[in-house]
This record gives sequence, structure tokens and C-alpha cells, in this order.
Amino acid sequence: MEKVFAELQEAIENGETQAAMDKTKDALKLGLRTDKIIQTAINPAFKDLGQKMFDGEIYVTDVLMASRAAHAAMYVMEPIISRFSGATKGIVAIGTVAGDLHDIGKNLVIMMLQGSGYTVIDLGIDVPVETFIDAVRTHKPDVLALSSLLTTTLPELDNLMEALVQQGLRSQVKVIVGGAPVTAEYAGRIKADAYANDLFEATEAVGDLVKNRIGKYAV
Ligand code: B12
Repeated sequence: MEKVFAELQEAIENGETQAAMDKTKDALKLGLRTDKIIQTAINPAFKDLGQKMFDGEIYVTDVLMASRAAHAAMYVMEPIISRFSGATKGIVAIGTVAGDLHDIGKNLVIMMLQGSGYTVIDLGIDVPVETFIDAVRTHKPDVLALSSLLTTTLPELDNLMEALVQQGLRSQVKVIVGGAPVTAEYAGRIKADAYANDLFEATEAVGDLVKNRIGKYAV
């Protein structure tokens, strides 16, 4: 069983789309759960790639190829994951803030949330504050989730929090923030409800927010 995880991780890291799909099918045939596959093969692949990128061993294009392979793996798991959609645990609207085009991490968070039974509205990348506000009015999500990977776009998180207050919507939605430069301290300063460090924490934190619980990710 561990072999198939290692092979899937390797296929993703090498950006091999077909192999990633085949190995995911193999894992499913072995009866492995989708959350386990994400946790044990997909997430470690990106952790490893991040380190290799930091060490100068690989280039951004390698990460992009890996992202494509990870999406192919998710495509294979999608029919199983979407089985949860009948009885949703809650609605999450998520987007990467304006000025920021990074979405690999956000998409992994989405995959994990969907796999855990939440309905996710993906607002995409480079999302202006007005679009987040419109989404709150239109979709009435339980949770608004914001991703920022750039230090320069962090103020967008603050802008959104202010806009929610100004538009009288703050009490209607819980807000969780994340992305590499975001910290719990920053989240607390802008008066978000929660901060989480990775896709697993994010899913746990959303669970707390939906149930109105003050959990360990509250800020
Ligand atoms: C891939 C990548 C790109 C790709 C993005 C492709 C894509 N579709 O996403 C491209 C090539 C487009 C890119 C462009 C740029 N990038 Co870039 N990029 C990266 C890189 C290598 C990996 C990011 C990544 O995907 N990591 C893997 C995922 C799985 O991790 P993650 O994103 O952190 O997500 C996890 C958590 O943060 C969390 N999370 C994420 N979102 C959310 C949201 C919520 C609500 C929660 C709870 C949690 C959560 O959960 C995720 C899963 O566990 C990083 C370096 C690195 N090692 O991280 C630089 C990096 C982020 N980029 C950087 C920079 C500077 C840029 C550019 C400005 C470069 C340039 N000069 O053009 C541009 C900016 C473009 C723009 N306007 O956005 C810097 C940012 C520095 C900073 N602190 O501001 C980094 C850190 C590189 C560096 N060391 O300098 N980049």
C-alpha cells in the first residue's frame, strides 16, 4: 500500500499526468480513501517540491507541471469525492485575493474541503474585494476563505474585513485566512475568525467555524 503512495507522489513531483492518474486508480482499487491519498501522497509532494524550489534544485515550471499532475489525480477521485455533495456540511466561498495569481495551495484546500463534504464556491484568483462581498450576498456561505501567497497582497485581507463591516455583512459570515505569508497573529490583528496553516488544518478549522465552535484555529 505504501508503495502506491510513494509512486503517486513521485509521479506528481515529476509532473507525469498519466502516471499520476494511473497510480490514483491503483490506490482506489486497493480501497484507499481519497483523504488518505491526498494526505499521504499529494500533500507531501508539494512539501517536497517547495523545499527543492527553495534549495534551487527545481524551477517554477516544475511546480506547475506537478500541479497539473495533482489535478489529474484529483480528477480521478472527483466522482467519489462529489458523492458527499448530497448532504453538504456547509458552504465555503474561497478565492485568492486581488493581485495574487497563486492557486495551487488554494486548490488543494478546495479538494480537501470537497472531499470532506463541504460545498465549495471557487471564486478563482486575483479576486477583488467587491467579488468576495457579492459572493457573501449571493451565496450566503457559512465561511469565506481567503488565500494570499504574496506579502504585497496581505493588505487585501484587511481591506476585505473592513468592507464586510462597512457593508453590514460581518456577522453573517465567518472568515478564515491562509497562505504562506499569513500568520495567526496577522489574522488576529485584522479580526478574521480563524487561520490555518495547511489543507488539513483548514478543513478542521472550517468544521469549527461551521459549528460555531471556538476551536484551536480561532484567532
Ligand atoms: C508556484 C509558484 C508560483 C507560480 C504560481 C502558479 C499557480 N497556479 O499557483 C507562478 C509562476 C505563477 C508564480 C508567480 C509569482 N510568484 Co510565486 N511561487 C510559487 C512557489 C514556488 C510555490 C507556491 C505553491 O504553490 N506552493 C505549494 C502549495 C501547496 O503551498 P501553499 O501555496 O503555501 O498552500 C498551502 C498553505 O499555504 C495553505 N493555504 C493556502 N491558501 C489557503 C487559504 C486558506 C483559507 C487556508 C486556511 C489555508 C491556505 O494550505 C495550502 C495547502 O497545504 C512559491 C515558493 C514556495 N516554495 O512556496 C513562490 C512564491 C510564493 N512566489 C513568489 C513571488 C515573489 C512570485 C512573483 C511576484 C514572481 C515574479 N517576480 O514574477 C509572481 C507573482 C505573480 C502574482 N501576481 O501572483 C514569492 C512570494 C514572496 C512573498 N512572501 O511575497 C514565493 C514565496 C517565492 C520566493 N521565495 O520568493 N509563483
